[in-house]
This record gives sequence, structure tokens and C-alpha cells, in this order.
Amino acid sequence: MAASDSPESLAQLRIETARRRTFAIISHPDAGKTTLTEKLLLHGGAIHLAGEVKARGARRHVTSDWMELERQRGISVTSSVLQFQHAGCAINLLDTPGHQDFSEDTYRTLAAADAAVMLIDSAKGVEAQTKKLFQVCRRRGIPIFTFVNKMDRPGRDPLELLHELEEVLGIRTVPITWPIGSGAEFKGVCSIFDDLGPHAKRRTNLLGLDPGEDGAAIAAAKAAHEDAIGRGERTPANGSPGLRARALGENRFASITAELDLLEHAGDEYDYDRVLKGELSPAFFGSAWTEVGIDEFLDAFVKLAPTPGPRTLTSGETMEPETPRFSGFVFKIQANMDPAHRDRLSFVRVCSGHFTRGMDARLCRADSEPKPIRLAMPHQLFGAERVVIEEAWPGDVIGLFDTGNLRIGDTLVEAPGPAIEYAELPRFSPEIFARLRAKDALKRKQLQTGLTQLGEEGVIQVFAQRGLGEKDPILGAVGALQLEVLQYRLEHEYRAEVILERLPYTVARWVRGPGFDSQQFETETDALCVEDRDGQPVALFKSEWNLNYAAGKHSEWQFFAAAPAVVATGKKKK
Ligand SMILES: Nc1nc2c(ncn2[C@@H]2O[C@H](COP(=O)(O)OP(=O)(O)OP(=O)(O)O)[C@@H](O)[C@H]2O)c(=O)[nH]1
Ligand SMILES: [Mg+2]
Repeated sequence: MAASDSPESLAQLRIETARRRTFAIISHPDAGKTTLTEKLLLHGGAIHLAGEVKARGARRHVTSDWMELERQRGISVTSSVLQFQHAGCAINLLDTPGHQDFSEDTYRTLAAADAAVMLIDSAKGVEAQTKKLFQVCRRRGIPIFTFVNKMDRPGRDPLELLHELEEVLGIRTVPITWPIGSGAEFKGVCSIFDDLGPHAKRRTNLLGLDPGEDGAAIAAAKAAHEDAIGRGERTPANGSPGLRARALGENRFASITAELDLLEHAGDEYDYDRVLKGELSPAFFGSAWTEVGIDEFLDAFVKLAPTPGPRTLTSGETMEPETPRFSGFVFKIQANMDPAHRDRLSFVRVCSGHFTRGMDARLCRADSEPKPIRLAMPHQLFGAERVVIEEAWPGDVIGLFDTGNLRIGDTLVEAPGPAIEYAELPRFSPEIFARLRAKDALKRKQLQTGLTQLGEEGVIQVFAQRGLGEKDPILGAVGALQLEVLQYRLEHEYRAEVILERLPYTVARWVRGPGFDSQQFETETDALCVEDRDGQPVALFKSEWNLNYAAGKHSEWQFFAAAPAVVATGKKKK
């Protein structure tokens, strides 16, 4: 029985759980996830771990793209976690990479989130990767918020974009904010509802003027707007929504009024239950880059986003967050976040109970006996930075230092008590392969450490060639960029230069069954037989056809798309 089930502890557990909001930002590459993440921190008044990130003036660059490679390339290659407080809520924000080559990381990170914010580039609409990620969220039934970004650039008509969401994704939307102008004339957003939550009320007179904003104020706003446009500048978004809309001229004002009328009569009704079920997406407009529409989004989001809910166990039972016994699962591992130390952090999503520093727990994994583990040195995360914490609550994501005991997908549960396991995390089957050779044989040791650690992170999968041990391993990845990241990180984090030689295989299968003989299988087919990190046999095929042919001849064996002990959802989701 957990130590913490006195009435006071239970009441605190309930209060702390209700304060948590844990969400991931998802979209096609380049829609602005990392930019929005940074602006949310800034506008959320994030208390920086080291002390500040204060006012907008004294801006210190916080970034979730902390890896050198991400800065060089301008893309996110790994997901990151940032925690901050806003309006009494403790927010765990998960910024994910958009590129499909990193989607295994993105999918796992989504498993740790209770809601998703889906970014749409206002000029591009619903893009391919957004569609896939949306479907993952849909299957999990988590609430999905839409943020139409880059409104400061010429883009598509807002109503048309919402229509596209419905047509392409099959989700209805309810606009919570509405843009005033767009492109160079983007003058902010107006908020459509008061008292967001179960009983939100539509505001009346959405584009009204504030007291004191009379004819003279309108004339001054118009003149400022025209001057700025004349100088080719973006115009400032000051004053009430009404004043800003009027500065755009009577025609624009009339068309925005008409859009808002149309929404009132033709749009979906606000329905909080449907939002929580993931059936209705609250929609927002803004520009992360120019920081417009961010405050309105954040204020509405903390009111609308769900608190941590129950989670499913492999036994089919559910675990309520308010259960006093701590439990959580590892969804990500990251090595070398601090280049000065060879450290390895496991990211744990807390699912139930009160976590305390130094707690004794059990490590539960599908294919092995539960092991005792002490959870020393838990950290709160802020991109690449972190501080030691004393406690955490359901919804929180914590970083645990670990020397190699923990694996992605492991469940941790407070000891003593029965072992439990959270439902499996998605695993993708590798589709591209390369043979790795060391450039400098003397660097063998660093190279081996690097490969082990980056393999544990899931940057790539490492396979041993038969009879060669650790020499010239075969790497498997879902996308080519993963191989590039591996090569870069081996060189920069482990000082080991390598040569990668692409191989012609496209399908990997873990083979199980009586009498499987790798050598004979290779002579019989043109597969290459290798071993995974646990010594399990894996056959690499040049095509699905070759796999089907071999599987047809050997019905006594089973061919799994991912390591069988943790298999199930192993296919790459197209
Ligand atoms: N004009 C404009 N540019 C933006 C806006 N938001 C982001 N950008 C730019 O779009 C580019 C991509 O932004 P990121 O925030 O890195 O995009 P991302 O979605 O995190 O990309 P990945 O993580 O690689 O998938 C950068 O050059 C940003 O400066 C915006 O609101 N307006
Ligand atoms: Mg990014």
C-alpha cells in the first residue's frame, strides 16, 4: 500500500492532478511548432529553471531545439519537454519533430500527452504529415486543438481552411478566436467566448469599440495603419478588436463582421463534451513569429485542455491518476543533453500517484521479471536544461538519470505492490539499412558506447552481423535523416567518425519458431540474417515480395515487424 493515502494526501493528489495540462504540439515540418513552443513559454511567463525568462524586453533565448544539429539545419530532430506554470496550471509541453523520418519519436511522445495542438500553416492548409499525426491522435481519442499559424503572411481564407479541416481530416471545428485581417494587414484576433469551460458564452458585439475609442481614435488608427503599410511595415496590433478592424477600412471591417455572423449561424455549436472527446476541435488563429494571438490561445487552452485521465494497462484494466500508488512509463531516452557529462536521461510520464525523490519502485517489462529500482535524482525539464525536483504528480514528465537499466516502454511503479504494465508504445519496423565502418580503428570503444546509447534512444536500431560481434554493425532506420543524425552525433558527441554504406534491404522481420537456422536461411533466400541487441535473429529482405516468398515456404516460423517481446503495433504507419 502506498505511504500516501491519508485523506490530506489524497486531497492534494486530486488538486495537483487537476492543475496539470500535458500536451504535444504536432504538424508537418516547418509549420512553426518550435517557434510556437518558445512563444508560449515567453507569454506563459515561464519561470526559467535557472531563474528567469522574464519580460518580453529582457528576452533570453529559450529553445526546445537545443541540439546543435537542430540549430544548424533549422529543423527539429528530436522531441523535447518544457514545463512551465501559467494561470495556476502546471503545463508540460512536448514539442515534436515534424519530419516523417523522426515519426517514431513523435508517436511515442504523443503517447505521453493528454491533448494535442495541431498547427496549420495558413498558406498551406492541411499537409501530409499533419494528416498522419492527426489520425494517431484521433485513434487515442485525445482532444485536438487547431492553431492556424503564420497569419502574418499571405494565406488562405480562414473559413476555407476550417472547411478543409473538415473535408480532409473529418473533424468539425469551433473557432475560439478569429483573425482580424491577414498578411501585412494582420491586426490580431478577437476572442469569441467568455467563461470557456462547460458553460462558455458567446460574446455579443465581438467587434465593438472600447469606451474612449471614438471617431478620432479610429482616424488615428487608420492613419497609423496606412503609414505603416506605405513604409512596407507590419502594422501594430493595438486597441480593441473593433478599433483594429476599423483601421483596416470599412470594407474589411464589414467582411470580418460578416464572417463572424456567418460563424454564429452556420458554424458548429460550442460543446465542451465533444471537445474533450476529441470530436470537435477548438480553432485559433495567430502568428507565432510576430507573437500575435498567443495570449488569447494560452488563456483559452488552459481552460479547455483536459486534466490527466485514466490510462490503460496491458491487463486491460485502467489506472486512475488519483490512485495513490505512483506509476508511470518511459517514453523517451536521451543521451548527452549536457555535453559536459556523458549522461543519459529517461523521460517518464507520471500516470498515477505522488512521485517523490528517492522512491523505491519496480521496473516492469513484458519479457522479464520485475526488478527493484530506486528513483534517485528526478529532474524537471526545460529543453536541454533541468533541475532536480523533490516530487511530481500525474501528468508531469520527469527526467531520470540512469546508467542503462531503463528502456523505452518500461513501466515504473511504486514498491511494494504488484507489477503492472502500461500499454505498449508504437514501434516502427526499420525500412532502410546501412553497414557502418569505423574510420579510425582506435576509436572502437567510443564508437561502441555511442552506438549502444543512440540505439537505446531509438535514433537507429543496431544489428550485429553473424559471427562478427560488434564489428561493422548493420543499422536500421525508418528514414534516411535518422542515419544522418546518427553519423553527426557519433562524430560530435563520441568523437567517432564513421562511413555508412547503404544496403539494398527494405524489410526487417524478427523470426521466431523451431529450428530456424540463419546460415541455411541465407542460402535458401537472398535475405541477410543479423541479430538485434538481445541476440534475437532478424532477417532483412530486399522487398515485401521476398519476405512473402520466404514466409510462404516456412509456415512453421513467425515473422514479426518488431522485436516479439514488445511487438504488436510494429508496422510503420503510413
Ligand atoms: N512568417 C512567419 N514565420 C514563421 C511563423 N512561425 C514560424 N515561422 C518560421 O517558420 C520556420 C519553421 O519554424 P519552426 O518553428 O522551426 O517549425 P517546426 O514546425 O518546429 O519545424 P520542425 O520541428 O522541423 O517540424 C522558421 O523559419 C520560423 O521562423 C509565423 O507565425 N510567421
Ligand atoms: Mg520544431
